[in-house]
Amino acid sequence: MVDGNGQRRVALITGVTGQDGAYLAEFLLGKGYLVHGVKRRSSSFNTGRIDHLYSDPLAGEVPFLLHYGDMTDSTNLIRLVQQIQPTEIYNLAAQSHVGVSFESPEYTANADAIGVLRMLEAIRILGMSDKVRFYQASTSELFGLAQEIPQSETTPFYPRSPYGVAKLYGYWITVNYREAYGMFAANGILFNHESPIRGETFVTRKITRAVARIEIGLQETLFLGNLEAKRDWGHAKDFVEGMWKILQADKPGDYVLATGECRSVREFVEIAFAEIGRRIEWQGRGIEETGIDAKTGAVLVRIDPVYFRPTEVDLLVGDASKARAELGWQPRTSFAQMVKEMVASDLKAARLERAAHHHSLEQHSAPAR
Ligand code: NDP
Ligand code: GDR
Repeated sequence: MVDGNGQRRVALITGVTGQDGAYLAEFLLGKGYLVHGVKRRSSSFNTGRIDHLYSDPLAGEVPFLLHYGDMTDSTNLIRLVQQIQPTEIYNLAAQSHVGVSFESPEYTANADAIGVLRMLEAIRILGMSDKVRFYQASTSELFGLAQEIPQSETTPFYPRSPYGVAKLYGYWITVNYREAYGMFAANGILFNHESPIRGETFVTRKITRAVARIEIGLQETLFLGNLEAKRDWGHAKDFVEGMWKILQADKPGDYVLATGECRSVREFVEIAFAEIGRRIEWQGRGIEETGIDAKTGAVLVRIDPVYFRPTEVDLLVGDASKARAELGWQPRTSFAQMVKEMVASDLKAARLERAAHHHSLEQHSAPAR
């Protein structure tokens, strides 16, 4: 894809190894962008979500390139922006787990708050303020203890976790650089979005993975925290298209992306188990509550207090009218379709895991020759 001056569009994505980074890279490659992604050094492979996007450099042009980097290292970010000369930057990198942010609050602030500043400063220091469009991955967690239902761009913020507070800084520093330096800097305030490649410790994926593993006989019980929390869950694939649309607008702005529907964790559990034909009956109260298989009486769900958060966000449901009116964005995937897709994908993975397990047992029990 080329811009108005016939220049090829070049995107830089931080957090490219995460759920959204992977879908966004695929989406932008499909639009003809040259895509550069930032990955962290890790002691084990961390590119599983994007390996399929990689093409052989020997076969010709390479539209997708990876670079090592970290949001806590400004020298690295300045060098990358200078080298790559992106026309669009999507800042998706973050310690994105709300529960973990209570355990690692300082690191979360460093990566999720100051990291945004580092990237904006890299753009400014390099004199690229009028050459690059910047997208910040803001979140419905900014609304936290929600002051209105549903939440829109005008709802006051009240974050409820070190993650939410760090993202609040990221939101406002993006607005400030837009106003102070005339940058095309925009926030997407995205409500929860999920997929088969959602991180395994977020509640939706944790549930669909457990449903599949229980069905295949690899696990007996799913341990969860607060079943009453309500979220507006959409599909990540639809939401990355919204990120792109936010950067194609005539003017930079801040946009809520959401489905407008909301369900509790308890409902998600019931709907996901229904995919494998199991009906849950709830028994007991509070941390003694269990989810029982209506047919067999097996305990499928138990509460584990370790998953409760010191301060919880009870109810999030978004109003994306502004994005619909100004960007023509709306989600395509229904909630039911998304759950179905996630359970089906996790069933496939669980079957492979069982087959690999049987294979290794056979190897071990084979008589020595
Ligand atoms: P993931 O947790 O799946 O991905 C986060 C990405 O950031 C990974 O690539 C991770 O690398 C990388 N990362 C983490 N810390 C650093 C760091 N210090 N330096 C460089 N990279 C780092 O998140 P999602 O894809 O779900 O979310 C993308 C962004 O959108 C995040 O900023 C998140 O906070 C935000 N968001 C997400 C929503 C959702 O529902 N998914 C909703 C609203 C906002 P590695 O793979 O090595 O861990
Ligand atoms: P969230 O997502 O905090 O909304 O942040 P998560 O899936 O972690 O939690 C959703 C709700 O489920 C409750 N819950 C549990 N959560 C987890 N992770 N594990 C459990 O066992 C469990 N049991 C109950 C939680 O308490 C919570 O109320 C996600 C992230 O992607 C953020 O980066 C993003 O900004 C927001 O969505 C929008």
